[in-house]
Amino acid sequence: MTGPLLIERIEARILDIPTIRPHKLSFGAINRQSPVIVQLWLANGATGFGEAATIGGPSWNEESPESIQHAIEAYLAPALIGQDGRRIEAALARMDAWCKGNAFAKSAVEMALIDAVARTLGVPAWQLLGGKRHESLPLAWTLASGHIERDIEEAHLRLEQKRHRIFKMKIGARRPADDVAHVSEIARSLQGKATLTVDVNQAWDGNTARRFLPQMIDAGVTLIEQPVAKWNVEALKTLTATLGDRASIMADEAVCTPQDAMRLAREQASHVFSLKVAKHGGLLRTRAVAAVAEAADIGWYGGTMLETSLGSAASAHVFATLGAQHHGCELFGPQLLVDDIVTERMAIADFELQLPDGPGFGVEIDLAQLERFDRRRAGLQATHIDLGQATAKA
Ligand code: MUC
Ligand code: MG
Repeated sequence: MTGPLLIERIEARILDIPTIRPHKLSFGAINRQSPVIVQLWLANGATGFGEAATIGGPSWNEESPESIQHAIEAYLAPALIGQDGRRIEAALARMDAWCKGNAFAKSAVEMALIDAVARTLGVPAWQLLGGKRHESLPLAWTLASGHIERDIEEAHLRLEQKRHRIFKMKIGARRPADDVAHVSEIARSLQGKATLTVDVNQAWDGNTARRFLPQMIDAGVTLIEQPVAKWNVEALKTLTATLGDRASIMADEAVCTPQDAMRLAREQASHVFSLKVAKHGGLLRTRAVAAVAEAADIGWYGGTMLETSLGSAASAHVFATLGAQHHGCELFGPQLLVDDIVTERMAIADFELQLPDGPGFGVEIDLAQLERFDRRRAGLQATHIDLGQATAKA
């Protein structure tokens, strides 16, 4: 075993990477992703990389690329410089003491630290996270072009390529009856060939959800993600109790901290948790939320914030360590981006993401690509969500 692995330097930069097509969610559309990439150096010369991606600036939740970069540079890096990098939980506690909240920012720093320590030890990150239980996971794709023909074409192509047979549809921007028609048409076209999920991203109130979700289920949907606002645990609970024999209710925005997880478990308010490294505040805390799920007989789903291959590989390492009660994963972020920041992406075979090995997260960063997409170089402004579709509904 090595002696102390002192943390010497931490830097954060914002990248701007266009998406291959507009990605439309209930609260608006995005045309680019702006991940924050962290590089952390240990005094032994080892370096690690971490990532935190938001969707549409601060429109998915409170954090934005700019706030993440600021929290890291002003507070989280100074809290950790000179500390022993082997003491990862202690590093998390120091970050908590210096800075409340800011889970996305903390997750990117913890990710870079785990990568650097794993590389120093010459082991895959999953080995530091409890050990690997899965070699691969079923991989979902999100149909969110906003156009029915394009969605259907995308789905059939991905089925043919044996990449995806779980499709998640983003709904909640149109009128609910139009969403039912949209989902039904896609479901008819994919009947018997795929599993269907809808993600409402908090757009509906309880009454709308109670009225329209049974119609989605009749159309063939079997997993329903965050249909109501994250505070609306009461409605989530009713949906879980009443729709549970026909489809599963999945919490996303509602489950960030282990305390959120405990509350949803106690209230029996969901069948599945969507796990995301960023919203939980890191890889170790993703395991803490997963532990609550397992203890409460709640399934897990490997969620994404549409990260590059760096954040996706880090997520894959922690998902590889979790239990058997899973509903697959959606680490398809790299495929939604026009380009990537690693030399080689994770493989997809027979509809499953092949979970990577090490050292670290098992992906190598292409430094030239970091330079190419660096916001300072391109002079781009903050990403604003396109509200076109969302306001049309109002
Ligand atoms: C979310 O809320 O799940 C994940 C996939 C996708 O298309 O959007 C994200 C965010
Ligand atoms: Mg979601």
